[in-house]
Amino acid sequence: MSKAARKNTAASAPADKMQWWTEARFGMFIHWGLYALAARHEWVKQRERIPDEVYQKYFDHFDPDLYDPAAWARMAKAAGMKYVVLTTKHHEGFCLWDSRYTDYKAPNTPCGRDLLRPFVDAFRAEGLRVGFYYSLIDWHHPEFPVDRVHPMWTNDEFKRAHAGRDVRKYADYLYHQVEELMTDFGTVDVLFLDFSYPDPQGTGKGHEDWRSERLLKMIRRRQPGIIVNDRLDWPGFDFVTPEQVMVRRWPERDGRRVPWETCQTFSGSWGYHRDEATWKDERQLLALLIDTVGKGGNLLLNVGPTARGTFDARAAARLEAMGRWMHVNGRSIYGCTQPPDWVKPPEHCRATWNPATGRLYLHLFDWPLGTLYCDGLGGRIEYAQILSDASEVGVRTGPGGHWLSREQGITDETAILSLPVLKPADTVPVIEIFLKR
Ligand code: JFZ
Repeated sequence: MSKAARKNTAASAPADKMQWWTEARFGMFIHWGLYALAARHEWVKQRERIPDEVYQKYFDHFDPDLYDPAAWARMAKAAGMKYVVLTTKHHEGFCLWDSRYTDYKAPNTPCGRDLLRPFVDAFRAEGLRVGFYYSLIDWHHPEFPVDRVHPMWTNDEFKRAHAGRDVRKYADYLYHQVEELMTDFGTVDVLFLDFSYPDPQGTGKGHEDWRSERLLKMIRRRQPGIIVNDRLDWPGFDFVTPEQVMVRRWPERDGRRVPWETCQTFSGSWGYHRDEATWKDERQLLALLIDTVGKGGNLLLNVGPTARGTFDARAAARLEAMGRWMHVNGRSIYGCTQPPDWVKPPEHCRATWNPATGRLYLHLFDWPLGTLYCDGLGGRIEYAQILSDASEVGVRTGPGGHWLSREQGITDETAILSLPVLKPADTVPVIEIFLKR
């Protein structure tokens, strides 16, 4: 993260603009482009140093005949996701929409059509908010100066032949393309620009290259309500984006908690990867979601559709599983955030809290035998139930008469919940606690 970005005061964004996003908590990322044909990571062109002439075969064969964005939107909604962010252009430079500023776009492939408008319409029709990812990096554009993230970075001959590239011309291209995206598709709820890597050696790129200030002004003028991420190397963003990590605590800038969203993959690739096997299981994915919300953040979970235009079975199965859980337990996610500090979640528990309803949610990653001791909650509980079936959970407070209690650290601050021996069927059971007001 650059200096300019670190100085940001994301907290100054108008609260009402962020409200839908903060309540949503769970969104779908979609990485889709020509790399789906290679099916071995969206950085394949750079990783394998593939020249344009060779990469062209993916453009010539891009024909997603099964593309059905309405089906994607239904799957996202069924999973419990409230918004979507699609790669309109990734680093490879290929555009899913019918841009006036390039021929390197879906309508000119065997696909023969704009893919973005039907996407926007389909997700809106399902009631989801729509966001665009746009890559600042471009491995296809003839004026993008060859730097250390470029596929031809190690090719001296190529670098000599292309030494005259002018980043100002590229900045104009990117400005016009983003302007198109901000103008031609109605309301755009989120913009995810990716990414900056300024460095003093001059082998990186940052706000001076992108002309970030000018770009951001235009974005806000065209889309006053839009929520923009923090990868422009420039202040004035709305949320920060810790990627592929589970944060230890709510991220801060200048000592203040800021809106944050972590983007994560199901497996070890963003683009469709046929042979990659490190797929997270349902429980890990739920832990990621619950942990994120319990620290005040959003989860943007990625699907990399195939080149036929489908979600593969591994992604579909995980979305379904999360949807089953969300259907009954979504109340512990939507509108929830980090609980007040006096809540000390018991062992193997993660807590979320809904400040509007005053309800606390304990997610039990290990089902204890009969009793759950909750320090900090003694005398504060009005009522408790298992969320998935609304069955009452008995609550007592304090040490009572038992001779072991004092020795076991049970005090008046301790609430004692009586749980059934049998673990509920949910992958991660949730106790819903109505706190006294
Ligand atoms: C990027 C892309 O390169 C990647 O292909 C994918 O699109 C992902 C969502 O974003 O990679 C990044 C960008 C920024 C950081 C890490 C990976 N970062 O700031 O740590």
